[in-house]
Amino acid sequence: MKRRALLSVSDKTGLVEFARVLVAAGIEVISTGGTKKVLDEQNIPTIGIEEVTGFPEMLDGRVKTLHPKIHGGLLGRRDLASHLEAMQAHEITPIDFVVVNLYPFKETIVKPDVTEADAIENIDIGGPSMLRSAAKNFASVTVIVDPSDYDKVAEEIKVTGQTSLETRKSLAAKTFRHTASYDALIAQYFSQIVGETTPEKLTLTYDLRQTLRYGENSHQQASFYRSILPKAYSMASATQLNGKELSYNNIKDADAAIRIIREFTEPTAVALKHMNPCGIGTGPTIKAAFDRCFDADKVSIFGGIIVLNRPVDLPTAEVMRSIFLELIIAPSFEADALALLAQKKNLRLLTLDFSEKNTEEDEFVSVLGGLLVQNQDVIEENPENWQVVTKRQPTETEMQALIFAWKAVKHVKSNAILLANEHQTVGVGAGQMNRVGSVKIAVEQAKAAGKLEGAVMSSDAFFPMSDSVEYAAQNGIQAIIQPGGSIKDQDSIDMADKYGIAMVFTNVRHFRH
Ligand code: 93A
Repeated sequence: MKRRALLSVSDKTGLVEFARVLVAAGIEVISTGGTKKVLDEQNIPTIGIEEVTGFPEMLDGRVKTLHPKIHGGLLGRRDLASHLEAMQAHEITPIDFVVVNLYPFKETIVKPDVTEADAIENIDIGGPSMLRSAAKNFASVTVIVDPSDYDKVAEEIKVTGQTSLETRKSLAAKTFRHTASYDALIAQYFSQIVGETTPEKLTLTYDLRQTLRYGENSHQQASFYRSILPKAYSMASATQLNGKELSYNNIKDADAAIRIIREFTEPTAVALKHMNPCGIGTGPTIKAAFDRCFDADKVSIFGGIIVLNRPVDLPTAEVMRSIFLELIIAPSFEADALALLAQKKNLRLLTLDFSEKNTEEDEFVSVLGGLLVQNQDVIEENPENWQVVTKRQPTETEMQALIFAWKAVKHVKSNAILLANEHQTVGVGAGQMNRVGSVKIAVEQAKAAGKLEGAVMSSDAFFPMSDSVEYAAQNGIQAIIQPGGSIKDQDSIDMADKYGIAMVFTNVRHFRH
């Protein structure tokens, strides 16, 4: 049986060349009015759509291809006898290629003088229907929605006479993305017309999880959308067991804490306030880890959140109960621990499946009028590739502390300086515009807590000058880890050597803005 292709395009770019490839491969071309006209002018043989449907294009073109002869030809399964029989009984010929691009809805609505009637006439109905029918049947049908894919498909047809399943599947995925965003724009346009400004575009890939009482401040409105296909190990998949409704700030802070705890496999506790860790502790047990986390800064945790990566036991719960906390997240709570903590009616207790890390999902940040998209800061780092740039090598204990401090500092807002020992943060300097300002804050904190001795320092980015190293040295810091890469690196190295400090370069920067 002759294979057939259906061509119906608004954007005629590359149409003629592609149609020639199809015809040369012995494929019959069916086309709609305007498309056929272009092909006729080039003497490319085509079958008019009316010949196939037995119906004229009607209602000013609103109904051209919406017909069982077309959709049956696209959707019928070639591997099912019952489908083939039904197609034969109704004289439906299979269509193996669909080349459609849609009425230019976007181009129409952005015109300054666009009328509503114009916009509505440019809502394509038949095109998306064919695209979706063809994409659903990618097992047999090749669907092209973008002229930039003509070459690739033409190449395959020239070489093998057909397309590969892999290509068809990928084209189908692209088609569904295209029809989804086409419809999303129509939805957005209509919502605007009727004054319903629900963020329809969000509902494309996100479900409304909850409308929040308010946003960052009480005069702001906010909601939490979660991915329709949520990944584990995220706030979108957490289960709340107790306490008040989650707030906007809770969700952001908890997300920041979850990102930190992902860095650690041993029992770990993270205390966090306002997007920055105020304590991170590791230990042989979750109680030991929590004690170190709490001990890191007993003051700032007031009103903060705690994330732990092991089940919460009673001894840990007893200490946490004595602190005013907003939220606790753990893989689970032992029954007695849960009963104790749940005595606090407002305390939000959540569980989370820590087994599957969600590191592939891109992150989105909105800017006025747009979005920034990037992948997560999850680069693999191997301490074996780090360079010691000073005369003195770090001791084994210092090295362990540097590794800990490096994992932690990347989760502190830039400019970030963090002081730590092998299993605990002891000073955190976050978000200062001047790096030495962050050093001073971190050192002050460690000094006040009596934990400066033996502490090492990490910096999320290079030192532009040697003043930070000097300040650290004068306060007894013995080892430093930082990316390196400043034109004044040598000044910092010389300063470190002057004070007998061991300094390590990682060659990776971890800004967090
Ligand atoms: O008005 S429609 O929604 N009704 C249809 O049945 C239909 N079939 C194809 N628009 C329809 N099309 C669209 O016509 C295609 O998606 C394409 O954008 C355009 C091609 O028309 P022509 O070949 O007449 O230029």
